[in-house]
Amino acid sequence: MTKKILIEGMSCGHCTNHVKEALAELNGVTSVDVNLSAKTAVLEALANVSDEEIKHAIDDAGYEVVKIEVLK
Ligand SMILES: [Cu+2]
Repeated sequence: MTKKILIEGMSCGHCTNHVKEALAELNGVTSVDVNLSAKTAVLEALANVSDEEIKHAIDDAGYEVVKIEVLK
């Protein structure tokens, strides 16, 4: 499963690391790629990670999910 997440609130490399760590902790996640200028994170996981889990993790890290798109 691959999901692309549009995130509001990231302003530097510290923020992208913070988001990356928060998403990497979710169950089954195998890779997370965060792009600061595009304001996106691409998350790959073995099993489905729900949109709610993703929103919760990013919310807890202090950022805001604008949109979640399923890539495959
Ligand atoms: Cu920052």
